[in-house]
Amino acid sequence: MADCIFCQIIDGKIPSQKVYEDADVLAFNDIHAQAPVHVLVIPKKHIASAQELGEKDGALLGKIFTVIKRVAEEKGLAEKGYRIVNNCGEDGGQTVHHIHFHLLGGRQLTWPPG
Ligand code: D5M
Repeated sequence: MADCIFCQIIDGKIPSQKVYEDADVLAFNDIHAQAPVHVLVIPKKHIASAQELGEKDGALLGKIFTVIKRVAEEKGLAEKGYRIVNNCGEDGGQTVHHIHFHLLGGRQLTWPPG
């Protein structure tokens, strides 16, 4: 999608600090980090939100979560833990309408979120 900033990051039109990339999935540092580690993991296929997911996306979601685990291990988060966040829609606080999973860690995270 031409007007999607994450599609533009995938296409290299907007710079990013990539931490992982394969044919289907990209992971890069969040520009507004909320924790010592704050990585966004996204599918290269444009899916607007979790609300758009279907059974056909099961394998892709499996890949995404495998990448999250891999990045968490590479960033040294596996032992103490981390949080995976997906904001969906307006009330969920989603601001970029290309599905993404926040991987947050490196400090004690609080609950509930705001
Ligand atoms: O999260 C959207 C997230 O996307 C938010 O944490 C900032 C991040 N963001 C926005 N633009 C960029 C670029 N250009 N690089 C890296 N990170 C970016 P949401 O769940 O939609 O609120």
